[in-house]
Amino acid sequence: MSCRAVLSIGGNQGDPLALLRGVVAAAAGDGILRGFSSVYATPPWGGVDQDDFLNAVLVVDHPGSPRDVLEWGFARERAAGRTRAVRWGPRTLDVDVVSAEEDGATVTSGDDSLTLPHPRAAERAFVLVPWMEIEPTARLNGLALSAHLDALDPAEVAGVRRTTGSLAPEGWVG
Ligand code: PH2
Ligand code: MG
Ligand code: MG
Repeated sequence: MSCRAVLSIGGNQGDPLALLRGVVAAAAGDGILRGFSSVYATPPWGGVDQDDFLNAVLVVDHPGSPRDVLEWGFARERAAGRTRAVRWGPRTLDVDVVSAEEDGATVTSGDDSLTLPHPRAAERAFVLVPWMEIEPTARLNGLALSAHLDALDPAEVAGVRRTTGSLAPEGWVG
């Protein structure tokens, strides 16, 4: 079994840019990296008062299942010294599986430990904006990403600011 997965990565503790770069470098090193977005500075979503995040989206082609991708992401979080404290609170690194395809078909899963597509992706400009940058024709829950963005508060969408930071691994030729 193999799958293509869209991952949302983000953090606001430590050196978030270095930690996001570490995820992309690990994906390149493991031979699963297909693409990645720019780095965005984003206001905290979810009501916890905290520093802005850096967020990005990457696409991987993984030889295993979506659950294997989830485990791969957890390993990256552990490598970043991630501890799970406050829900939607500050963190060094969060790696979320947003959406996955097997044999070109969207995977849906209602499992509590891996819900696909990610149940809150459609509400999060910090996921939709970077995803749209690299997969402008992608769909989520049957709707174009642009349609989801149109449904959000324009101020929230405008709050997602593209930075000049790059996640490109050494020697990456895209
Ligand atoms: N992650 C959260 C909670 N809130 N806000 C932004 N801007 N970016 C995130 O990655 C984020 C968040 C918990 O997963
Ligand atoms: Mg998350
Ligand atoms: Mg997470």
